[in-house]
This record gives sequence, structure tokens and C-alpha cells, in this order.
Amino acid sequence: MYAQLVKSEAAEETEQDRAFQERIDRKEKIEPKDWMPEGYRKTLIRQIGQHAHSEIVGQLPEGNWITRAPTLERKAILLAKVQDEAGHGLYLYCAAETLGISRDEMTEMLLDGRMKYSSIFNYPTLTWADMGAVGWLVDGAAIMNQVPLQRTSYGPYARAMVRICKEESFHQRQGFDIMMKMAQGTTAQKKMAQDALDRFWFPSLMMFGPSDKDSVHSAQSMAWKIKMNTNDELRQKFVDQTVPQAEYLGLTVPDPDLRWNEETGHYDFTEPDWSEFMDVIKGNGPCNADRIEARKKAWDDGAWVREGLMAHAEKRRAARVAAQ
Ligand code: BYC
Repeated sequence: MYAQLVKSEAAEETEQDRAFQERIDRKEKIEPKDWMPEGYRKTLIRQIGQHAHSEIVGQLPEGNWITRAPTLERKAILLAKVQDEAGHGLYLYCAAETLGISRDEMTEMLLDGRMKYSSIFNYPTLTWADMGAVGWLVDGAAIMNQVPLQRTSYGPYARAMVRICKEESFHQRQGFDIMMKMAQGTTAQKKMAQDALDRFWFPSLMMFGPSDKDSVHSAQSMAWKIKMNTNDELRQKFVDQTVPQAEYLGLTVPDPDLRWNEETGHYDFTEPDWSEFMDVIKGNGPCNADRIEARKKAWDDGAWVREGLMAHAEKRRAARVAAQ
């Protein structure tokens, strides 16, 4: 009897899974109250949560330069950009919350190492030219990854991406504009621009994740249309788009083996050092400890605000109940 029950439950689940996959294949959007396989929900929480954390932690390397921006205009632009990143984090936390996890839980998971954020933010921003390189390369890589995510199968994530992508395009343009100024400036400025490109090139390539053969989640995420492209496809697109931009700036991509391949119609390039990538995502990058310490301090310092808001909400709820 029990065996029969288990068997029929399993069959029912398979039927549900199959119907779900058919909806995905028809490119229907999945909405929060729809049935979804547990793996789909968990994968989305992992990806959207990590994405949200990346937006928030990503404020730190650029925030480092707000007070030292060279002109009032540059300061205002950088300030607006960093505020945009906070907004992106909030849209994404809200999207993840529709899957049944709270922002508090996600934050705890970030702070105790159970959730990741993008490897790129574990590298330091040493000079003003790094603000150019971050906008141009890091936001450029982010756009390459996020434009297809506007068509991702989960409705709240796809809609958050539409707004985020609009703002990312401006971010990329402001970074390229800083690089143009530096690259056309004095010899010392051009050297700073080249140095920033040298340091950020390979970490930017790592943003797309491990090579396809080592990507554990890609196959299932693509079948569920959570991811629309493989890591290597997007990395290649990024290289193809960015190399001519570096040439336009008169800068050299730090890869002696980079060359145009007539046959494939793409650039051949050197892969990043994957052992460095693994080390960084395990927490051993140059800035991992600083980033987590800064987030922990912000979370602890903000505790009284959260407690105050909760107490106020509770007071209003109690007043409503009393008035009924
Ligand atoms: N960094 O099977 P894979 C921004 C992990 S913010 C750290 O290929 P998946 C911006 C991966 O999580 C941009 N970890 O994974 C903000 C997995 O480990 P777990 C952030 C990485 O998920 C402020 C393992 O490696 N963008 O633009 O299929 C200022 C195996 O990888 C990374 C997003 O988050 C990495 N780079 O593919 C300026 C976009 N790569 O979780 C700019 C959304 C991989 O099993 N996310 N790992 O422990 C995605 O598109 C995908 O999650 C990824 C990875 C392509 C990143």
C-alpha cells in the first residue's frame, strides 16, 4: 500500500514537472504563486540572492572613490551610480523574497559565507582610473550577462532586469567616458588607464563564471530558462565587443595571445587563471575579508533602525486591531 502511494506520488510529481517544463518551453513566465519544482525555486534563490548581494557589495569598491573624485561633476555622477546599485540590490532582494526567503535570511547567509557575491568585488580599486575600468569592463560584463536575463523564465526576476539593464547602460558609458579622458590625457594618466585595464581584464572575464565544462549549474538552469546562455558564450561575446573598444582608447588588452580568428569570426583569447578564481570565490581574494567586515558592520549598525521600524509596524497593527 505504502509502496503504491509513494509510486503514485512520484508519478504525480513527474507529471507536474513535465507540465512545468512545457510551460517553460512555451516561454511562459512563472509567477510567485505558480507551482514550481523545489530545485527551480532553490536555484533562483541562489542566483537572485547572489546577484542582489553583488549589487550591494559592489557599492564598496566604487564608494571608496566618491570623496576623491577629481571634479564635482564626476563626484555627482559616481554618487548617482553607487545609489543605483543600492536600488538594484533592493529590486533583486524583493524578487528573491517572492520565492519564500526573507532578506534577513539572505543577509545572514552572506555574512556567514553560505551565499556568494560576484568575485570581481574582491579586487581593490587603487586609482581613479579604476572607476573607469569598473564602469567600462565590470558594468559592461554585467550588461552582457543581464540583457538575456530580461527573458528569464521567472517573472519577478525578468522584470527587475529590465529596469536594471537601462541603468547599467548609463554606468558602462560613464566608465568608458572616464577611460577616454584618461587615455587621451597626460602620459601619467594614460599609464593609469592602462594599469587599470591590466588589473581588471582577467577578473572581468571571471565574472561570467567557470568555463562551461566546469559549470555545475548551467545545464539545468538553461533547461529551466533561468540562464539563457552558457558562461563561455557570454564571455566570448564580451571579448568580441570589448577588444575594439580598447583599441579605440589606444590601450592594450593584457593578453599576448589575443587575436582575431577569421575562421570562427571571434577573438581567440587566454582564459583567466581558474585557480585564482576558485581561490577568490572560496574567500581568499585580496578584499574578501574587508568586504564582509564592511557588510557586517553596516548590518550591525543598522539593527536599531530595523528594530524601530518593526516596533512601529507592530504599534500600528495593534492600534488597527484595537479599533476593530
Ligand atoms: N563570482 O555552475 P556555475 C554588477 C559560482 S553585479 C562568484 O557556472 P551559475 C555590478 C557559482 O555561484 C553582477 N561566484 O554557476 C554591481 C557556483 O557556486 P555555488 C552580478 C561565482 O550560477 C555593482 C559555482 O561558481 N551578476 O554587475 O550557473 C557595481 C559554479 O558556477 C561566479 C549576477 O549575479 C562569480 N563570478 O552561473 C557594478 C548575474 N561565477 O552557488 C556592477 C546573475 C560562478 O554552487 N548570475 N560562481 O556555490 C548569473 O548569471 C550566474 O549565477 C553566473 C554563474 C553566470 C554568475
